[in-house]
Amino acid sequence: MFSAQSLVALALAAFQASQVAAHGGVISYSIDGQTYEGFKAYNTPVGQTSIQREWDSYNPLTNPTDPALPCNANGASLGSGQQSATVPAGATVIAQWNDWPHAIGPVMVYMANCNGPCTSADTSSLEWFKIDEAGLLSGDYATGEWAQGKLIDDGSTWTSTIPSSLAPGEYMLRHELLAIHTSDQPQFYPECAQLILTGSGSAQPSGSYLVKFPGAYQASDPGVTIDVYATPDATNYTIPGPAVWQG
Ligand SMILES: *[C@@H]1O[C@H](CO)[C@@H](O)[C@H](O)[C@H]1NC(C)=O
Ligand SMILES: [Cu+2]
Repeated sequence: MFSAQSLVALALAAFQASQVAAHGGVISYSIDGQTYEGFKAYNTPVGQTSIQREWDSYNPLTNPTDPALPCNANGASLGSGQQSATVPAGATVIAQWNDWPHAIGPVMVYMANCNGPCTSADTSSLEWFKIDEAGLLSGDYATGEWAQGKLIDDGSTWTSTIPSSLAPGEYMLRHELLAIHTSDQPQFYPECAQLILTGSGSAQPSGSYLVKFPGAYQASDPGVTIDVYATPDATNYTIPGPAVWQG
């Protein structure tokens, strides 16, 4: 027989399981072969150590002007638990999501120079540049392969390369999935991690590549406002945000 207390505990566990069953976020990184565990969403930040900034749930942000757009809600530094990964320019970054459920939409990866320690950076004032993007890879809206479908096929991972000419310094790294499988609103899923970049490069993106979050996207952007079910045979998709900076 169940006590009232254990029934409450069971109900709570079921609620938490249903909360984390849908949607998602980056749960770990592999950079040049070294694994870095992400922040554990749904848990208190107290006592956590990670290169990732805090983010609290698998739920999407649905407004391109949401103040949490830089690094998700709440995006805070972990303070004494906040770490940064020291990696060379040109490093390969593999981001690992939970069991990502949505196959329609682009993948975008950004960086921003913290101009000092990322641990104390206010992410809303950072100037971001895109280092990687992929949208509709082949076929049409309804039956084609989207970047997020490829991400699922690759075990919920996405592989990018940090431009090898990028100048050393402290950088925020931002992975973002824009899920567009619902016709009523876009779903943004950003997470950030801190890097200390080494190398002998000296390149920095010029102003035309730099954006702020929020600010980089408008609700009216074709890639944001899109209803893929309205024109299922269409084959064009414009990824929102700035052009990719190649270094
Ligand atoms: C696809 O192309 C049409 C016609 O040029 C354009 O109106 C629309 O905005 C494009 N859609 C996307 C998502 O880029
Ligand atoms: Cu979802």
